[in-house]
Amino acid sequence: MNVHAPALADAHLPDEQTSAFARDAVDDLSLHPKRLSPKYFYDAAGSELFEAITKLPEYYPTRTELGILRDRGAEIASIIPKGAALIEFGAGATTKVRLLLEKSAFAAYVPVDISGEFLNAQASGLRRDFPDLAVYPVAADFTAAFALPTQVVRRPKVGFFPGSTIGNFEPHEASTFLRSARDILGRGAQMIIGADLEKDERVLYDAYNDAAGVTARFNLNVLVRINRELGGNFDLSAFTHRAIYNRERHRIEMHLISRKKQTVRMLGTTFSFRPGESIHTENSYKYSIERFAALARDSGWTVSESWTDAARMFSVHAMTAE
Ligand code: AVI
Repeated sequence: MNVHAPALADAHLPDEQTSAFARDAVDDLSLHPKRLSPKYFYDAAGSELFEAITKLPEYYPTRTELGILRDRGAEIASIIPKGAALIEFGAGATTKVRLLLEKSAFAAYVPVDISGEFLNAQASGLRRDFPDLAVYPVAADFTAAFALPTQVVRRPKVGFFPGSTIGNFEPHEASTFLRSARDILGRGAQMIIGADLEKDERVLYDAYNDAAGVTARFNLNVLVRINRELGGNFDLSAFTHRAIYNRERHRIEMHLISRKKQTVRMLGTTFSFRPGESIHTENSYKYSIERFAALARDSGWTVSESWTDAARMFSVHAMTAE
């Protein structure tokens, strides 16, 4: 998920009215149990760490989804209406969208991301490599309502939400997002969406506890951001990464665990930690094909096709807006 919070101009005098990060961090660390939103992982360093995660031997989702998009490209292309506009919710590396653009007859591509700078870099590369494709970047928070560029309003629309980012939403948030996407794209639109599947718990555990410690650095990066952008004084060596699979709730949970009794100051507020106390930083929900179809149905979409890899590690669904 590329949701980039604005860096505060002055770490010591932040404008709490305008800083969502400051407000969320203070509110969420005041809760019991403490938490921080995963959207704050993704500053420049966090985005680089996530890119590194996608290349780890233990982290199967990215390469497995790419394999499905590659192997099933012709089938996916067969359900795309001619002259359609492809609307991507969140704009990450362009590797996945390029697979769709190479195989299907899209006339236009609309990447939507909160970071305009990131979008423009991505758009110029695609314009160069797909000269017949009209590219209309939209700088917006894709989890909320936004207007499509007028140039694509009359075209058939196909949403694209890869990466299993849907799994980082709570189930009610996932439903809200899918409803909002349906409202934006309109009745009859299609959506291609990736969702990670439930599987052997050891495989899941290893994917979020890699031997090289990259996921641990990614998790701890949110404290690095608080220190730099909000004037916090977290001692990084006093927190440890923990990722566990919660079977009842079908999710990997990431936590930062306090190694000792300690206090941390941020924005004039003191937060106390007990030894072993957690900051819950991320959930990554794992779906079955059936539970994903039910989520889609309850959110105004009908799944028409579901593709998986041979080992049933990951799923890509095509669905239609009702
Ligand atoms: C972005 N998202 C789908 C990743 C996931 O697997 O939930 C984020 C991530 N967290 C730890 N490793 C990767």
